[in-house]
Amino acid sequence: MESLATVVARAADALPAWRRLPAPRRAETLIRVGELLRDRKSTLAEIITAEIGKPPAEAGGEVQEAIDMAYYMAGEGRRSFGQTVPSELPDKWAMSIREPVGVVAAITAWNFPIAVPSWKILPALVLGNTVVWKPSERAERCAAAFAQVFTEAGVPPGVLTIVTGDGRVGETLVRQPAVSLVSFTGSRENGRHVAIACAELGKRCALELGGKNAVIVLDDADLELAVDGIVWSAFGTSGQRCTSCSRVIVHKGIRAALTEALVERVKSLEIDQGAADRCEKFIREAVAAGARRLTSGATLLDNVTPRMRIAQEELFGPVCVIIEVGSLAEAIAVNNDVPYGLSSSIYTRDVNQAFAAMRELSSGIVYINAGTTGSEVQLPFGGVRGSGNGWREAGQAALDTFSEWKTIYVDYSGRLQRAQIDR
Ligand code: TXE
Repeated sequence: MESLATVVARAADALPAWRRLPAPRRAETLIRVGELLRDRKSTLAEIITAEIGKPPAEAGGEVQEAIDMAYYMAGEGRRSFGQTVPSELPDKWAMSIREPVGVVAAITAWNFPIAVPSWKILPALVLGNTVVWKPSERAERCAAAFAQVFTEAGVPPGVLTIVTGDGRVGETLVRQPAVSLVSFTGSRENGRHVAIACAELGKRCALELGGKNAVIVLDDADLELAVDGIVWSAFGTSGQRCTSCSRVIVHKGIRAALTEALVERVKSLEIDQGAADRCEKFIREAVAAGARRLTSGATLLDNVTPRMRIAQEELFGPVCVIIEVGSLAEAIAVNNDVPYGLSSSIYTRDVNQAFAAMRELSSGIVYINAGTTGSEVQLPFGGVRGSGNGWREAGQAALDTFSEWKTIYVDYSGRLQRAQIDR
């Protein structure tokens, strides 16, 4: 197997030709990627289900997300807008253009083995970067099948390369001198290691980390709608999404009715038992601290206080706690009082309360009268506090993550002109 240094060197060698290819030409490659993904959607979904156990419908949805991202980012090949503005001096032209960052190291998690890599690879390529991708060691078959699509779509050698292995390979990749940007998706702990290495080496580092996402249910909410949204966002993918709902913050006036309705729906759910087993110690600790277990497998607990460990830490499994509050203000305070800030949700029919929540909820994503999952490719994706570090994926925001601005001044006066700073 080639050394990592050789792979990264080849990505650096491929950069000049790829970045000089006109963006609309690069975009045509992404359109072919989208078409191949569309044609192979069911095959790729089967590979996802076989390798990581994702239910077929969710696996298909994941491939669809990559298709949507391919077409969206292909469009950016003809919309990589810069600016022209009047210079303050005569006979002088002022403008700015986007340029690629360089060689991008993409490091991704196991739970979205095609969708999350597509959020990184597609904007990176259309903007003229080359990519070295280290997929999760738990999803290498998915990665190989996904990368094969890019090869068949005509992405030149060295522009997108996979390197396999565990976190140690990830660490070595981060430290390769030719890598200019590290785009990491994974746990908060490992993201911290990546951020420290990038800080030491002066590299850009974009982190997409975990979440401790809550659904707030006020006493005027549509109860049935709220139950549907909670069950799906808490136990879809067995609670193994970064945006999964792991807390329900419910107004005391509706707590009993909501709890009863949730237990009725959750007690018969089928989930990934391995994921449930990994959460058992957290559950036992919470019960010992006074929480009450209402269901098993897909686990609901109530009598949970906001500062309990199970209400603060990401379990990444099919566990959801119920916390009672007395007002919107208290609900927002509880929602925001965790080390993460990825996705939040509130169910209410009161437009004033909805808009107050939109303003006050501290998270990168907010849903009104929907659960905490369901992002769309055309809007920024990412979180605040422990969920990220200021960069976003998807939508127009991804262009800033995977490009640099270059400002250009053209003086055609034929004489030395001094800008205001020099006068
Ligand atoms: O992460 P891990 P997992 C989060 C989710 C959960 C985690 C689950 O919230 O916290 O991902 O995924 C590599 N230097 N998100 O268990 O173990 C490792 O080999 C460099 C958030 O896979 O952190 C793997 O390829 N690399 C997300 C990748 O990092 C290292 C959506 C992730 O592994 C490394 C989905 C190191 N020191 C899941 N250690 C979002 N917010 O978008 C490990 N790796």
